Amino acid sequence: MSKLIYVLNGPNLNLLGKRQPEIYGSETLADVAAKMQVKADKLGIQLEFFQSNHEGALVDKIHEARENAAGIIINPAAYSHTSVAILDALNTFENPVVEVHISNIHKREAFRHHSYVSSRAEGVIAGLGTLGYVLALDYFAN
Ligand code: DHK
Repeated sequence: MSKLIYVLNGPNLNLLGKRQPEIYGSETLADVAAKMQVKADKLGIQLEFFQSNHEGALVDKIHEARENAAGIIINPAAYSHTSVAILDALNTFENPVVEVHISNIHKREAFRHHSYVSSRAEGVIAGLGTLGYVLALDYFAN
C-alpha cells in the first residue's frame, strides 16, 4: 500500500493567490494541491489535503493523522507563532513532520521568527514559495 501523507494548511491560506500576492504569490491553494498531486502520483504517495482557519480543527485533523498517516506536511501559518495546542498535537503523532512556509519567516517581522512547530518538525522549508510543499514530498519519498 502507498504511503499516505497529510497536507495541512492553517489560517488565511484558503485565500492564497488573492492574499498579499507580493508575499505569498499568485497560485491558489487548489493550484498547490494540483501540483503536489502530480508529484505524489509520480512518487507513489497518497495525499489527504486539509485547510482550516480554526486551531481546534487542525488539532482534530492531526489526531486523525495519528491513525493512518505516514507523515504530515504542515503550514500552520499564523498558528506557527502562537499555538502550543498544535505543537502538542504534533507531539502525539509518531511519524515525521515537515513544516513549510511559503515566505521566509526569518526575513520578516520579528514575531514571525519563532515557530512552536519547528521544535517538533524533522525539517523546515521556508522562503521557497509553494515549491516548498513539493520538495517536502521528496523528503517523504526518500
Ligand atoms: C503564512 C502565514 O499566514 C503567516 O502567518 C506566517 C506563512 C508565514 C507562510 O509563509 O507560508 O507568518
